[in-house]
Amino acid sequence: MKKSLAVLVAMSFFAVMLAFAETNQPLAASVVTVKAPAVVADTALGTATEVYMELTNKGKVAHTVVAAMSRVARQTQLHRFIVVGGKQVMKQVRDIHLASHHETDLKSGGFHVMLMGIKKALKAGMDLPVTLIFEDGSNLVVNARVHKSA
Ligand SMILES: [Cu+2]
Repeated sequence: MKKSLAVLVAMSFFAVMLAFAETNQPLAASVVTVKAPAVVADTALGTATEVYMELTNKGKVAHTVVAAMSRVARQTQLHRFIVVGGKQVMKQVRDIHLASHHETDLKSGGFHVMLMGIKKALKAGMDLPVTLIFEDGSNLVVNARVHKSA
């Protein structure tokens, strides 16, 4: 009796471990790292500006940034620069794909997080909190350092 119970417990433990290994990928927020999050305080843009950063997905599967939020802006969107008729324009995108074991740079001329309706005056050296939300619901708060426009 005791022996069979021990076997049952061992078997169910093994089943849980198997299920965990099969379905539980680590959350995106635990495998995506962020370097050099930055905002350019560009007065020409008025109260909107881009946030750039280097995102590295160290996980075994691809992840996706599906949204971004910031309490310092009225609206935060995911954007990409595209060229239309020889001119660079921004377009809102649904998500930003982060391939496995790959660095994806949000940079000038490419993908970026757009802060619109910024509620305070941007000064060099300030840190703006921006939250990245991933496809699995996990999220990452980054502090984007404000730089003077070149
Ligand atoms: Cu933009």
